[in-house]
Amino acid sequence: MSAFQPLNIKYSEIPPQFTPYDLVIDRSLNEMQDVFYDQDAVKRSLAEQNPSIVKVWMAPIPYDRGHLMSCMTVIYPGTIGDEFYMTKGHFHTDPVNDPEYYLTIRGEGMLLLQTREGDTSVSEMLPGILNYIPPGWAHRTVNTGDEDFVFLGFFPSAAKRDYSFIGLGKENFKKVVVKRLGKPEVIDHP
Ligand code: S6P
Ligand code: ZN
Repeated sequence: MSAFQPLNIKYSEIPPQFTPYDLVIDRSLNEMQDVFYDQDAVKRSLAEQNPSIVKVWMAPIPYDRGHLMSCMTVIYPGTIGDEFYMTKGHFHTDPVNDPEYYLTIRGEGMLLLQTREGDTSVSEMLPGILNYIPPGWAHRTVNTGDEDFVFLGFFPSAAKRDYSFIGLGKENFKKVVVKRLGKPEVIDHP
């Protein structure tokens, strides 16, 4: 068996670009309706348009144990009601082997973390800060600024994502980030 060949990835934050990649995930509001707490605001927004919320590029790295994946995420600026645009958020299914790093390269955001036991943590995400997500913590990122929020992620390639706790009537993240008087505020899920 020949060794996997070294590879170099080029990325930029303005405009967000990441090459080479083998997967792009583009999520607009109609695919993420359930993640926002204000369902009336979701309906009002969708009646006007179906905005892009998040785009993710995954590097062409094998999804095998032993490899380290890199990816880039952009969260566009905006709110649904008063809740900032954000990712869905997920656990890595293996509770002990799959940590992740996030490195912000543009904009400003927040990282919501939560364990299966219900412990929560909120961290700032800014250029110059490297956020470590230990195994066992669900992670969601939020764009709290008024420009694109762009960050790189690094995690074991074999990690699988579990989104099953997100959605209407589900457990969800206990904290949400809303815009109050023009500023981000972390509140309990209403
Ligand atoms: C994967 C990593 C990121 C997210 C991306 C979108 O482990 O954490 O690539 O997939 O930021 O987040 P989500 O929760 O909507 O998939
Ligand atoms: Zn992850």
